[in-house]
Amino acid sequence: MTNPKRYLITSALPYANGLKHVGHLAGAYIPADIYVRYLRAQKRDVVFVCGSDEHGTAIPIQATKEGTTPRAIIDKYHEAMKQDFEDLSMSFDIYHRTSEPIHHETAQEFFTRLNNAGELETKETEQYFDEEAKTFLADRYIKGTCPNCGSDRAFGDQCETCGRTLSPDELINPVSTLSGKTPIKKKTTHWYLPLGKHEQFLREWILEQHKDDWRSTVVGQCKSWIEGGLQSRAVTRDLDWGVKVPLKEAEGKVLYVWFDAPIGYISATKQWAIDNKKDWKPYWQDKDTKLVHFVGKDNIVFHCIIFPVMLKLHGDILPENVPANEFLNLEGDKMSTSRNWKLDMRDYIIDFVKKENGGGQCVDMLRYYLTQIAPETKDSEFMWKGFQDAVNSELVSIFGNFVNRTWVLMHKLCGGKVPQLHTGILDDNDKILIGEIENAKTRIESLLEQYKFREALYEVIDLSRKGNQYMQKKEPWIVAKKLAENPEAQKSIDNTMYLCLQLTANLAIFINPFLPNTAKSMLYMMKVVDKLLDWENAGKLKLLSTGYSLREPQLLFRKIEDTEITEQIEKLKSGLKQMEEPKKEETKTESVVKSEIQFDDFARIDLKVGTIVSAEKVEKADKLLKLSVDLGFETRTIVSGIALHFKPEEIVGKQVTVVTNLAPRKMRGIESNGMILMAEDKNGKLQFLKPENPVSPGSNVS
Ligand code: B3M
Ligand code: ZN
Repeated sequence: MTNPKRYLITSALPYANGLKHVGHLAGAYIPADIYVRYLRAQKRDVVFVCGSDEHGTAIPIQATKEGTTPRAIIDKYHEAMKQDFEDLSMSFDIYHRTSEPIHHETAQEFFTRLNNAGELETKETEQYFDEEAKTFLADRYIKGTCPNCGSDRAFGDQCETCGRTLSPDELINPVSTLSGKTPIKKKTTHWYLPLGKHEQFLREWILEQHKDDWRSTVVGQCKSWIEGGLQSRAVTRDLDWGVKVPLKEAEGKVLYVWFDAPIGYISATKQWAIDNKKDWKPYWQDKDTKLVHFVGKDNIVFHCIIFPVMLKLHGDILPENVPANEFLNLEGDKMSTSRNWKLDMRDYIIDFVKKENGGGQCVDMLRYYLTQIAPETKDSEFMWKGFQDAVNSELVSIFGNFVNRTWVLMHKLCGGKVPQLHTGILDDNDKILIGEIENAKTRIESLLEQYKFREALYEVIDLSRKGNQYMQKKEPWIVAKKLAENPEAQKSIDNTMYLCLQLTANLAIFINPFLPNTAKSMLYMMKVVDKLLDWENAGKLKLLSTGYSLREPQLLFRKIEDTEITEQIEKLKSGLKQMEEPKKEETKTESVVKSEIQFDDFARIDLKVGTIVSAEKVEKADKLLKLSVDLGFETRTIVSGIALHFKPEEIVGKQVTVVTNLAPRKMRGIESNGMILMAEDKNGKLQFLKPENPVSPGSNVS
């Protein structure tokens, strides 16, 4: 599509069933944010929508795990994910949620229009039914062996291991995830989207029209889906959690989550339009709108086959591209929430971003590395050592170093002001650098337009590398030593520093879509307003005017220390051990004093008194109790390894001392927020540490 009038950009709506990890971030969020920031710099009309996907069986399953309600789960994780995305500079125009009434109405209208137009079929079929749980088993309620890869982590909608979209009937040896029992078959009626009727359209649209501009991995997956025969897809479920099917004969049924969730992009756009007094329709119905969906590879079929058929039948526009990423692995193994082998966004925010005042540079370090290793065409690896190398040997030593040297030398050799350019004495090195600055824009623009963010970012860093090489060749610090005998030489210094400053200004424009916090820091150093970052300024050589005084240099990035990396790897490994075997009993050796700490280390620990308001055993974990602890300002869920020492009923009402600012961690699928301090007597019996007399919950302990 040449020169669209407007853009509607979406990132996959994450399930509000838990914290999301950096694999999600790399897959569907950072690439979209880069693209949107680039479009905004070009002053395009762009709306960037995302939000929480709050239906589907994943939500009630998590609610059962955490001993709460689906509503409590979506409220908790919607807010948590929204905050995490904000903390990592994701710039959605709206982060909506599919539990909102406007979404239910939009999804129901969508279903009704397709159904009234005769585009859906109803069929009575036999579906798996759990006699003990008294419910039909769809999606995450049923699991078995994957017919495609043999993994036992295959569910009724998708295989967790190979990402293959499945239906319950395809599972080998299916069992209910609710009761663990083998299900029976039972008759039920559902509404189906007959994809087979649209095979010709899909072949022409994907395998002809988009065979060259869509990623080959995406076209490949669509091709095998089409060649495999387009089965009719059920768009309703026998569940009570979700968008009710708007038909009186469909009592007790809801829309299939993958029918309603993509419509969430439309309802989010509607809400955005209401909030901003705009008209949402052109963004979904005007053929001059460019619609792009950013997703992970496990969402390709829903965004390239099922949702486009729905959009076509509903009379809406179709996506112009779906640049899906492959999977990101971690330290040589698949990222896995269930095995606690992951780096949640929240973990990184707490361990890096929050620890630094103005943690923007740490946000950008993660954004940089996740873009540099983005799984754009094949799975890739997040390695902590790789993160350290990317920061230290590229961001610090190339990009940051060039900017810092430019600033230090400009202050030292040109009095802190932008010098004059003496065009009459430009030498070859000057002219080569001028060419590099003028040509970079076309190269970077073309890569961004093809969603090749890794390569585009490489071009930006490489431009700063060329700046370093230019400075090395010109050696203004050497020329400065001869000024006494040759004052004219100042003109050569002026030219060098002038061009380095203009290059720095261009680097701010180019880096801005990728590392927005770094661009902001550079604006501060240049003492200029955001307008400098307009894309139209890229390639220009008069962005900083002669005579203009600039602020003192500030380092854009710090180095990542070895200790930070080893700490993260140990944490990852201990998290895995924690899941595989709860903490081993301490051996009864004499307690030894741990290594010395500073007062500041202790001061970072937040201790409060809490009152246990409920206690229950954790299924299949004989050492763990799940406690609800009243801290005055909130009630926390804390999992504690004390089940062998106390009966749940005997500790309700007791006061305890709680470490309240410990990073949340999952134990047996339950998120534990904090730790209860215990003393162990000589017989190994545990006792609570508590105040002598009762105090109000939330009282500080210091
Ligand atoms: N929530 C699946 C996922 O989180 C689903 C995406 C919906 S996008 C409309 O991968
Ligand atoms: Zn599989």
